[in-house]
Amino acid sequence: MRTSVVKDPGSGFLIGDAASFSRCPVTVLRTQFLKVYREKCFEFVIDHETYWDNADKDCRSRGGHLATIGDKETQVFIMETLRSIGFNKHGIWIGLNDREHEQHWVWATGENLGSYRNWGNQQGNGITHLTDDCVHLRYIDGGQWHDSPCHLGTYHYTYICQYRKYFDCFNFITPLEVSRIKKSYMNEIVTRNCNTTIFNC
Ligand SMILES: [Ca+2]
Repeated sequence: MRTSVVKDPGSGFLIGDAASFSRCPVTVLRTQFLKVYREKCFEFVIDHETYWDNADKDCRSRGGHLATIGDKETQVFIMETLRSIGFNKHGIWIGLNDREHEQHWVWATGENLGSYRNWGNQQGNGITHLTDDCVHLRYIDGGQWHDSPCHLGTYHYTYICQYRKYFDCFNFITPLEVSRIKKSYMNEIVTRNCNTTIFNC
């Protein structure tokens, strides 16, 4: 696990190891809760709990979605990360949901549920399936997937956002990011991570 994290002296933000994070969106803070796996950046938001909709909205505000777990390797990566960051909650939202069409499971990215599934016992199609439309990874159940109401009562959890890695240092600057971050600060990040400067400001 990478532990190379330095604090930006100007903003106080944590800036991660350039080699691992340089192609993650600049909108995502470089902390110990940001991990890179294959071609995606995963942000583990474990400092507060909320409903599924709010969680996905928060991910989207930084250009991502709630996380997709498309295969066993990704599931293992997530469980190992949760262990390594000292996760101590019952569960954590992932992107899987059947909100639009009952029993038609899709990820927050719009992808259909593939062949890999990790449902817990009686989950996904249990007797309460009509109201259980959003899925969390139940940490205390070995990481098995549990469907529950998306925004009701006590069903709020921490969550995992995912972002695609940008192709290169120049492509990771999008209009959304420019609007959200001061150019001078972005310049610092780009200079640090890409060894170049993109704005004259
Ligand atoms: Ca359902």
